[in-house]
Amino acid sequence: MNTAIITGFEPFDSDSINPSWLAVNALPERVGACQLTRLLLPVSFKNAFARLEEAIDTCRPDLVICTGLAARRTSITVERVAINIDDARIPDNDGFHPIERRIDYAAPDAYFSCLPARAICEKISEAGLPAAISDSAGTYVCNNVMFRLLHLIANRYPKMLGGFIHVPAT
Ligand code: PCA
Repeated sequence: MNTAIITGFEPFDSDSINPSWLAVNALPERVGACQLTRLLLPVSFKNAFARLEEAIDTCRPDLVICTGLAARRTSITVERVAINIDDARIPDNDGFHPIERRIDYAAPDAYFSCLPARAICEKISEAGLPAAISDSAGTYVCNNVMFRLLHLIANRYPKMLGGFIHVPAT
């Protein structure tokens, strides 16, 4: 049996819902031979990845897929790269507002996703939904979580697969 953690985010900005969590929360506990753990993350530079790392250390999953809202996009976008920078347009839900801050001085400038982005897009398109590869996960909390996830995989869990998918507004 494979195990996966799939995450969505709480609402942020002036929204009262976040479709990433609505989608993740609607998933069953098992998909084929894969046992899913669904996890809600806070829109917090300080706490979102900490929450995810705790769950990874407990569950030791084979796969981690994080999802978040990209309200201005019209497709489901599979992120190909995460960059080592926090540069927030608006404060996070803790009121923290980093401007051009490196996430981790000891880490590389960027990481490529270890998910097969093109194959995932093809499957989503086959299911009749618009999908595309994205080459920017932004510079807000989603990019931060993706970057730190990929850094964790590179350093501590080399066999684990992980990446990020943005969903459009409902
Ligand atoms: N989207 C934001 C953070 C939480 C979310 O759902 C982002 O794209 O960074």
